[in-house]
Amino acid sequence: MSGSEDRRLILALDVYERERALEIAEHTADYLWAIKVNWPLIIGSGLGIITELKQVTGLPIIADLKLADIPNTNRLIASKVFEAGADYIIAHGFVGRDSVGAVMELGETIIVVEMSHPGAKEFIQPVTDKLIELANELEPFGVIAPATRPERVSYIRSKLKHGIKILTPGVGAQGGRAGEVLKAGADYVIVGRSIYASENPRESARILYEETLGV
Ligand code: NUP
Repeated sequence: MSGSEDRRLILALDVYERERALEIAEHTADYLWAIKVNWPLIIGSGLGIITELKQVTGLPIIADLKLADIPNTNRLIASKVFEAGADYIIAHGFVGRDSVGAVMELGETIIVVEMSHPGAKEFIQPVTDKLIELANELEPFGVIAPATRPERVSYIRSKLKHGIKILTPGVGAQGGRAGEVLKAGADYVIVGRSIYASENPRESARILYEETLGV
């Protein structure tokens, strides 16, 4: 097993229950670069789960809030979430540079430039180029791009400034494949159901981790 800096797998921990979340996190941590928490877990267990997951695993925590509000509200939300121990917050870019900037002033930010579900083709994909321009201008830690469309990840990689990471949800349950999207230029794969809803989350994480090696 490599050091955590070589790992490229992010667990999307979309369960409600605190105990289940902590158990899955502990069992899979060896194979992860980071843990991503989203609204289901925050609603089910409270914001303190971020602090606890960090303490238990020692891994970076990504808060996938997809913030999409006016700058003041983004700031009010982000400051509490960073305070709880989140290392990164995911924000939508389509609300404008002032809204994203309000989050970036407080901590490391990841901007959505294209989503992984079919509906992303309706409104988000048509503005992906502009969202890439926004990312190139603001230079966040990273961007979200779809593992379900590796060709789009290649495209986004070709337009994105060197150094900005590409994080790709959509592996497994949504049909994307880890090896393929990493070859297309992703830095990290984000996997939820294929790990947390499997019979043996540790083994599922191990298999995915192996798939990310040597790509
Ligand atoms: O475009 C996106 N697609 C996506 O699935 C942006 C996201 N943040 N996500 C999130 O990644 C989604 O909300 C979930 O938390 C995770 C994917 O989970 P799964 O499909 O692997 O279960």
